[in-house]
Amino acid sequence: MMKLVRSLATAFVSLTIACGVHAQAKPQVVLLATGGTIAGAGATAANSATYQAAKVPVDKLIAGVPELAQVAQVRGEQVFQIASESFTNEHLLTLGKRVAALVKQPDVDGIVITHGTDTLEETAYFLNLTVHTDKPVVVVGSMRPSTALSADGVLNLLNAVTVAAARDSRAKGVLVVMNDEIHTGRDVSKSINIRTEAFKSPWGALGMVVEGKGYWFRAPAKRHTMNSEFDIEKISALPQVDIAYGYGNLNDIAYRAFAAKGAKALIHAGTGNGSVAAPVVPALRELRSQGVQIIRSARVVGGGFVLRNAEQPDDQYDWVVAHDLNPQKARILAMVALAHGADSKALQRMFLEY
Ligand code: DAS
Repeated sequence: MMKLVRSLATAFVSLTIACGVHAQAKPQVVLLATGGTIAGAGATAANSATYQAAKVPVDKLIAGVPELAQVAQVRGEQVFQIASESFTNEHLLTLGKRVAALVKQPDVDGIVITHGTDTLEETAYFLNLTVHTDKPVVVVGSMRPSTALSADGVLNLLNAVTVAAARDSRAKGVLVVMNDEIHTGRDVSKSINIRTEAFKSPWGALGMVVEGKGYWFRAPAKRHTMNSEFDIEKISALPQVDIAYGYGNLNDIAYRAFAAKGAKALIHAGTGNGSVAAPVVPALRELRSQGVQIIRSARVVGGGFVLRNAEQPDDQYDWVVAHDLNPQKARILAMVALAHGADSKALQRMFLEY
């Protein structure tokens, strides 16, 4: 009898230790919910593109994927509940400061941010530039609402938590996980407006997530997070930076109007290699002389870059080229750089380094 009691006690202790160790071994991931389609709801399962974004609260997002519990201990915070096209600079700062505070906590191993897909790439790049951490920060969205047939959000969320919980995701900068792929927040952009494979990086994804495991094939080449000179905790406000599109028959109305309303930099989304139509050059030179930074990006995106002094004499005009950054990414870097007091020379260095 005593022998049986002893063996039961031994079994109980080892089970407790195993559970204890197993429970302790689970990484702790904080899910910051901001809204978007991943929290969207449509009228019927057939509505994959017609629905209301930002409806499902964070606790329901977590409850909707019970498999998360096998990957990490996940706790949620509802930071916002909005469609991401409505993000403001204040939303970026609030979210960034919350991430910066959480990654300092020893009981946080990784962060997942659920986000609308429309400006997800901007938020991801902003955090990549300004949050000093080597813990994984993963931004995720979905192209279909949770109520739709073949909804993509649940697997995207599981994959995002998997990446955020994995040690080999550390020190890779802010990541975007969508459609089984892992992208750097710097390069990725929403390139298709209604397909699940919407997110593309011109220089390729960093890796993939397949059946609960991340597979890495390359690492980011540009400065980010721990190696960034920018710090979210030193930014109290972001300056106004606007984007004007280049096209045939172009005039300077938009550029002058943005500057008149306080823009501190203008991103020119130029044709070709950031070309500037002749009728617009005098206005941009005049605005530069008034202190507005002029940054040449291109409406042609994906796999190339705007070359300094090629289409325009940037040295002579004291203009900046956005290198390979598309206009919306260029705006994010310009805002962060100006918030840190960058002049045109520093701006050009930053556009080559980040
Ligand atoms: N309106 C889109 C947004 O919130 C919905 C989405 O695709 O997430 O970004």
